[in-house]
Amino acid sequence: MAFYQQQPFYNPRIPFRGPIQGGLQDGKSIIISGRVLPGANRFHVNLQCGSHSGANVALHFNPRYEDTDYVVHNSYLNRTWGSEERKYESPFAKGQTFTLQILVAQDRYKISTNGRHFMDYKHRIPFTQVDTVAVEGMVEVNSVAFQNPA
Ligand code: 9QG
Repeated sequence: MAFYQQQPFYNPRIPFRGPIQGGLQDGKSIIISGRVLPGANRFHVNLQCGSHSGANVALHFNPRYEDTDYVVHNSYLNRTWGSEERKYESPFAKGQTFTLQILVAQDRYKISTNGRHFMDYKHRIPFTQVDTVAVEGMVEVNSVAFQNPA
């Protein structure tokens, strides 16, 4: 299949919201490289359905730095958060660079951090509705890149 390969977004200003050209397909990846700010309390990456405020969010990937560090995964549907899937482990340390890969599979997102599998998140909203990637919070981003199915 001759999918057009979308060029990366480089050094986007945060908060960032950008279109995913052609949307998501099984086998497509979104790869974000960046750095968690030293005093971070949280940041998030959303795969969302539209760029307006109140848009549905198919995947909310949300590292939090509190008494303990953990990552919240959730979806936002009809202006309501669903039930959180938490992992009490921090894949990314404050002040450190990271890579995050979100691979779209038929039934789930496969999330890898710094090249290692971190979490699977089953689809609650069809990935075919996703057209926007958003990044917000205490993070710097070097690039948001796209890898089409082989
Ligand atoms: O707190 O949790 C994820 O389950 C909420 C947060 C919310 C999400 C959500 O307030 O923050 O992380 O849009 C929001 O308000 C996001 C940024 C129960």
